[in-house]
Amino acid sequence: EQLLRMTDQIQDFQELMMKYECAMYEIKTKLDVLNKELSLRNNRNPFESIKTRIKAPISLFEKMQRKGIPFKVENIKNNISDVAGIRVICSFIDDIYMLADCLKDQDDVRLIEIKDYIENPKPSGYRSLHLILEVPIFLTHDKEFMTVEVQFRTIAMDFWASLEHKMKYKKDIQDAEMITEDLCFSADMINQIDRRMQQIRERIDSGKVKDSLSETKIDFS
Ligand code: 0O2
Repeated sequence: EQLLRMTDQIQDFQELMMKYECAMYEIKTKLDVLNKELSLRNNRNPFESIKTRIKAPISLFEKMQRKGIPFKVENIKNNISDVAGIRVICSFIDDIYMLADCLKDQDDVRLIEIKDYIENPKPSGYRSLHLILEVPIFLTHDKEFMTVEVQFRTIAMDFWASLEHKMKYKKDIQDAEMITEDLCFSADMINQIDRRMQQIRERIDSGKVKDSLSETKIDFS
């Protein structure tokens, strides 16, 4: 009987993960569509890359343990918002907000929460914009809303987060305190550079407008 119960639990878990995967690909498709449309219109990609992942069972287990929630299939949906995760890496900060606005305003998307760690970075220096969304998936007999977490960050923020993530999961680091301080300082510098790069792009873009105006003049003269 215990074996039967376990088999049922495994099947329920697999079914839940399948639903998260479907929702994740729905949101990814939406982002791919926006990327295609905007890159055709503006001649540049609003994002550089996109990564998807379903949280590994062991990470899920650890996160639930950290939160003091018993690891049961029925507890996952109500307590964990990042089982399905999408990471969107942009060149510029304004593209992050533009994409996030376009996505959250779509008819079939429900916005659950925005965590703006760009405006309000974490004490570690972590910056990203997180959207917790719900999207419906259509199965043979059901329609079910599933949660997906989308993390938007710049290339530089991603570079920082990967290094900091490594440090977080590595035990017995010498100078850990100094490294943490250094990371925090670097996060601020990255933020300044991100903003500077955007200003430069804006100056280049406004130059482009002038150029195309003068070209138009020549065409009509
Ligand atoms: P992993 O291994 O990347 O998946 P909540 O999800 O709201 O119940 P949580 O987890 O505190 O609570 O939410 P939060 O702070 O929005 O963080 C969710 C995810 O953002 C994390 O997932 C990380 O991916 C990333 N993140 C948040 N803070 C930091 C940070 O200081 N440094 C780095 N490198 N990443 C961060 P996980 O599950 O913690 O980890």
